[in-house]
Amino acid sequence: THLSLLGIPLELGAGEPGAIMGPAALRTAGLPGLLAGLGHHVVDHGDMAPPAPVAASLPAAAAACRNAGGIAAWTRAIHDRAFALAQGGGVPIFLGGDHSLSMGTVSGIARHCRAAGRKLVVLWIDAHADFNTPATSPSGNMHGMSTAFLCGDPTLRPLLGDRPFVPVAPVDIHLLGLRSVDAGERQALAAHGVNRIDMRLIDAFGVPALLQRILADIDGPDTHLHVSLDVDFLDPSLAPGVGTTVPGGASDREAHLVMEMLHDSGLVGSLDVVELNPFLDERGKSARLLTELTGSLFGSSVVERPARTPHLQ
Ligand code: DIR
Ligand code: MN
Ligand code: MN
Ligand code: MN
Repeated sequence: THLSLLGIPLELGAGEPGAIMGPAALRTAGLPGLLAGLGHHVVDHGDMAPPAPVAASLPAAAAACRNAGGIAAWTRAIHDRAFALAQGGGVPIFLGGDHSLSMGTVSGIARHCRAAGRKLVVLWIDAHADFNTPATSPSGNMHGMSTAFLCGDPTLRPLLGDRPFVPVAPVDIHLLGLRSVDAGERQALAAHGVNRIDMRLIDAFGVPALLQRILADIDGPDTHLHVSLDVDFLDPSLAPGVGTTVPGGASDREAHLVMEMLHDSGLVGSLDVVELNPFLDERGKSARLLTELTGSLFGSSVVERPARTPHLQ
């Protein structure tokens, strides 16, 4: 597979600095070489440069969010790069950077999917729902608003400026790993019908049954699956390098199994790896685990296996 890496050193959406170093840490952990070693054709497009400021006319509530003007400029620039990379073929891998970058990546991918006549399904692997709006956000941090933006929240929509906006239907977003949801978010998620798999469900039923149910519903050739992986999905003992750790996260094997099943499905068309904050990490362990997980998503396995898991064919 042709893999296009793009570093997005963005931290304006997070509550504290450090995610700007995320792309460098993932490269230091060996991500490009690992993917190339799996037999993929890897092109590293380097890091995006900070975009020039834009004159964003945002609703007052959005303008009041932290760094809203900067996020608007980044969202448009990221959207343009994501759309172009997807149109060029191959699988884009976006290295963050905080989760507000997914407003740009997923909106660009959604535009590509519409152009290509394909359906988009988003798997959002995260302790959080990121479904806050400027009205519900307790923090004002825009990394907590990405999925609301993608579903077309009218207050956030102007972040994208004049770019064609292709909304993602709430029912086509699957949240996996939830264990910290704000009160306003919780109501809105239910009202919009966003699919929610919280840690309790993972405890009770395990990754295989839950993920299989999602994948089995996806109609292969006509669907592009975008995976957005937030470091805080993982338990903080395994991945301390993130500003918003929440206890009770996924184990090493649960996370690898998610990635291995996604690989076997053959459905993944693009990936975000976000929220890595190397300043908070312990000797690179979070960066290394994320690198290994990305390896599992692109075919790394302990022993030889049949090409695809039969029940997912
Ligand atoms: C919290 C934390 N729900 C907020 N959100 C995120 O500030 O909106 N942390 N995304 O990673
Ligand atoms: Mn595509
Ligand atoms: Mn997130
Ligand atoms: Mn999170």
